[in-house]
Amino acid sequence: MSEYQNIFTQIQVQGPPEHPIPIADQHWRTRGTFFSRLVGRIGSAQFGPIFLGGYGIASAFCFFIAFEIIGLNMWASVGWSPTEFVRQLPWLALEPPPPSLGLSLPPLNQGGWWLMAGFFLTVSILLWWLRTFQRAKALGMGTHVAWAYAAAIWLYLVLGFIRPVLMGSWGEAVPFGIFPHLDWTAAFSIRYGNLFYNPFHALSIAFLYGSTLLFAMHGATVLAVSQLGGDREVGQIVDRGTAAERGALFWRWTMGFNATFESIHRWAWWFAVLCPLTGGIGILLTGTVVDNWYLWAVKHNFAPQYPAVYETVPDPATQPLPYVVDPKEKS
Ligand code: 07D
Ligand code: 07D
Repeated sequence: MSEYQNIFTQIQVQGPPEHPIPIADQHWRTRGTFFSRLVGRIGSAQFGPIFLGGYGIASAFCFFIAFEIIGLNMWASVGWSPTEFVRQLPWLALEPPPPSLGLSLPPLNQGGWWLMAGFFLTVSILLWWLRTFQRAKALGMGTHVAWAYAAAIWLYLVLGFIRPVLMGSWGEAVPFGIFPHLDWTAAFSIRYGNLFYNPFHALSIAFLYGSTLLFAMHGATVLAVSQLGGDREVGQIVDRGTAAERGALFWRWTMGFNATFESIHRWAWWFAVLCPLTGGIGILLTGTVVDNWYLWAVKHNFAPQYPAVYETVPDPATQPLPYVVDPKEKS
């Protein structure tokens, strides 16, 4: 074979629908299945059955409530105009309470809806975690997926709950909205003296980039040996002369070292997990332990001290909060 490339799934085997292994709580599983040629190009062509389960249904329900609260608040913010809602959707927001309200229960139109949406979204995310854990157990699998997902939940909770509580204000948390949450991200970096000087942000980025690199290396290796049966990788780990061994040899020959077909999955798992894990540590330290990452980096000799060009201004964090207009005062 002079040339071998394998990018999209080209052969679709279609027999009678594959019915899953029997489990104790069968009744939560839907029965219908159907085949799609289109999804068969990127994965298995069979859809369903799906396991609904108590946690799954409760999670979807809570997600729906959060989604509705966010969507309806956004719609209300454009005077219930359907066209403006669609046109401005990427810029619309549901903001957390102002800093002046601290951690109190805010009025609905001053962050109360935000708190409620955040509550339901968090419950939904945690219930979904239980679902991943429970389904893995039911199938006799390890719980690696659940723990990887827990790492993402850690960062989510740091951003929207743990750090705001430590800082004493819901106003520290992220708003809901497509561009508004990006504005928050940029503002956060500027407020704390450039997040690039936060070593945990750097670690998080290294794992993020590392994850894509490892995924590309592993995916490419398996595809490259799939005509030799390399996609049956696990069975080939211990055998010699297999596709898996050739894949491993490729890396040993090109860079002197190879992961094994088993350990590459551990590499991938750890890199992916460490990305939000280190990220969460970085965010947790920001504003609580370190107030300005640039000045911190100057102190620790890895950022240069620039000559003072402008006159010194006081740190906004040490100034009184901006005056917030009380709606009652207006009338
Ligand atoms: C491909 C799996 C599917 C998931 C998808 C996302 C929603 C939100 C919106 C109700 C890889 C589903 C989206 C459910 C619906 C409303 C208003 C995962 C895949 C397709 N971000 N972020 C995005 C979230 C934070 C940042 C996109 C969530 C932090 C930057 C999407 C969270 C910071 C950029 C999104 C969260 C931050 C984005 C695409 C939670 C720092 C982009 C996401 C719960 C980490 C990119 C316009 C994606 C973009 C983007 C969702 C948190 C920074 C809307 C749900 C606060 C710099 N983020 N994000 O594909 O295009 O993920 O933005 O913490 O450039 Mg974000
Ligand atoms: C958000 C985990 C929560 C998500 C969960 C899933 C649903 C359901 C529904 C599909 C992503 C929720 C699921 C709601 C979906 C359906 C139906 C994980 C999340 C639980 N940065 N930065 C990171 C880079 C700058 C800033 C991490 C690069 C600037 C802030 C990452 C650059 C400024 C924060 C990263 C860059 C800035 C980050 C995120 C380059 C802005 C964070 C890792 C090249 C001007 C976050 C320590 C992650 C963090 C973060 C990358 C630049 C700000 C590695 C490559 C200097 C405020 N940045 N960044 O896994 O952890 O996110 O920081 O310039 O909070 Mg950054």
